[in-house]
Amino acid sequence: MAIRNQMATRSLDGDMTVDEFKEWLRRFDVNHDGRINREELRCAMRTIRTRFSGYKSKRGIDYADANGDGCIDDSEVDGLIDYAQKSLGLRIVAY
Ligand SMILES: [Ca+2]
Ligand SMILES: [Ca+2]
Repeated sequence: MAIRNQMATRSLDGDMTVDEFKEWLRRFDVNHDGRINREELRCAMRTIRTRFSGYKSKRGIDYADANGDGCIDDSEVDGLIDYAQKSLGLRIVAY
């Protein structure tokens, strides 16, 4: 059987829900300010074996950071989800 090997998402099997994604992301909020900064996002990406995690975390912040403070807060997570699906190959479902 030809099953495509999803290398980018190996440690996160199957689909994630939006809530699961948020919960997962929250684990990397090491300074507990409720927001994800570039360095925290980079750590998160490394756990899913994202290549070029430094570059991609910068891109992710740029993409999702609507108010330009350099961090992703709760209201901006949707943008990051969008980015994760487009650029990281994650599959995140609405519920
Ligand atoms: Ca933080
Ligand atoms: Ca922000």
